[in-house]
Amino acid sequence: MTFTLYASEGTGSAVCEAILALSGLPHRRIDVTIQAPTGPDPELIQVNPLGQVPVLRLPNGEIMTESAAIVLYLSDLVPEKGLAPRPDDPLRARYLRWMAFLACAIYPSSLRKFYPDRYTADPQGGEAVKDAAIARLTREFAVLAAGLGTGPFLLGEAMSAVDIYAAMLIGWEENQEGMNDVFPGLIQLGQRVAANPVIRPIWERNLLPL
Ligand SMILES: N[C@@H](CCC(=O)N[C@@H](CS)C(=O)NCC(=O)O)C(=O)O
Repeated sequence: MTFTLYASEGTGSAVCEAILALSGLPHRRIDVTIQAPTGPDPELIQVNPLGQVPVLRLPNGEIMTESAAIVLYLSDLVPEKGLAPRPDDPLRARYLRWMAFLACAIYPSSLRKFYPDRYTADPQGGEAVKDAAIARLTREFAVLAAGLGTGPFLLGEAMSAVDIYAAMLIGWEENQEGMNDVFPGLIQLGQRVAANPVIRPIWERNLLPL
């Protein structure tokens, strides 16, 4: 009945680690390399041919990729932990909206920023892709900040899985000071999440701001 998370330090597996830890579900972590000079870990390629983390192996052996799917799935398994509003909760729509926005808008923009050469066939095109990704991220973080409002969390008073996901993506921004000048609410959201005693050591290991 054990979940296995394939993880790599400083990547999108951090949010899945946090959800697993908060869930209390039995789990173990396998640390894999995604960017070795020789390519990703063969162990990782076996479970995800794209060589990406996170990957979750379910107790029945099924393989799950996609961070948002993993977070949604695990959070729903433990409703008593309050990581996700239940399907009939009026907050469920907002929860799903922000989860999809993080996974489908902000995360891909971050990937274009970190791996710009993958998104152009022009050998000189990487810088332009990166610049465009940064501009796009600014617009997307503005939407998220407006959604957060005065918070303290995206769904209001209580922290949910979507805040943890958001905090990871906010934490990936290298210029936290600059981010604080433009989106102080998002930085505060990141700090609130990092203050959770279960999440803190996971953030520390994943090089996320505390
Ligand atoms: N859509 C996937 C994206 C996963 C992803 O891009 N993970 C990055 C780390 S943050 C990765 O493994 N990169 C290695 C690579 O693409 O070669 C998800 O949400 O899980």
